[in-house]
Amino acid sequence: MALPSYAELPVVEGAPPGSSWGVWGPEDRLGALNLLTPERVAAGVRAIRDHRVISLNLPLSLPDPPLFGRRPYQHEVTVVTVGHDEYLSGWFPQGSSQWDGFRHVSFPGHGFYNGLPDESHGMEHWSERGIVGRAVLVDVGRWRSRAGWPVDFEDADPITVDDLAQTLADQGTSVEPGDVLVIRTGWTEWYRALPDAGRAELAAAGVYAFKSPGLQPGKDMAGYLWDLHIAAAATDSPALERWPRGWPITEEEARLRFKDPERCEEVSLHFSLLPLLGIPIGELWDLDELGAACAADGRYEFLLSSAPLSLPGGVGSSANAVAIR
Ligand code: UVW
Repeated sequence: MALPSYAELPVVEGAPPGSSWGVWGPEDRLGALNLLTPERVAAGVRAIRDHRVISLNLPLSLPDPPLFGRRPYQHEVTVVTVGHDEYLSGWFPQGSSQWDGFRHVSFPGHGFYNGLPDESHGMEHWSERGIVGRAVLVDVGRWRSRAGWPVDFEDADPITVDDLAQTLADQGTSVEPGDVLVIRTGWTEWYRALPDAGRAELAAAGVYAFKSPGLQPGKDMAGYLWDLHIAAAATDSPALERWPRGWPITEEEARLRFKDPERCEEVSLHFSLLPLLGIPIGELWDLDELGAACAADGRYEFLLSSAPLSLPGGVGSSANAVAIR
């Protein structure tokens, strides 16, 4: 299927500018995941050389304490006749390595992806499909370090379209339509090395004082990602995009900006990717072992396998992702 370019969007009347609504039909709940055809699974399988499986998931307990005002879960192990049972309470499925689903963000004046009611966008639809196909790692963190310009993990350091393009060129990696784009900044490596007090300080910053590097929001980035025709974008940083989104920003400023469609896209990639373009977002993925393996042999493509939770009405999911290379 030939996809429209970003400049050609939208393709149906009444859809918001810069949206892919209608591209995969009026009832579509999968967005760019539609690009994960059997051919893309076969392309992922062809990328496998040594059959090494690498987990892309942080322990569920990291970050500890959780970020953005989320709370730690309680894990109770109970005793039963033959051994143990267990339950989790107070778990935020988006507290650790995760997917943001289409219920996560609505666009002002237009609503959720494809104009569908938000309750029809549960994670069960992604779960039925599974997220499996060829993926490529873009190791911006490693490239910037080598270029003598390391990512600043203590600030909202922007990763630009140019950074992504230069890293891909430096790696000799080409992105194929339907690939999952996996972007490593090095954030999880930096976080692991933080002392408890530093981790507590990050968590205490809440939503508005927290800072981390990530993709530069705006139509340039949204258009670049759409025109690559990726199936999803995932990263090791806490919010995919730099945080705070738009700089500087307070709670009051955020409230005003997020009522204004033009400013929404200017300051937040979440608005461009989830409700408008239907591109799933992965965050807090553990990409350090994968990054080291790719750098060691110069192969940056792999088979990605992720099984989102079949949580009816789920807003997001733990990533449950592995790379096979
Ligand atoms: C933020 O962008 C705050 O993170 P999340 O998408 O997990 O809500």
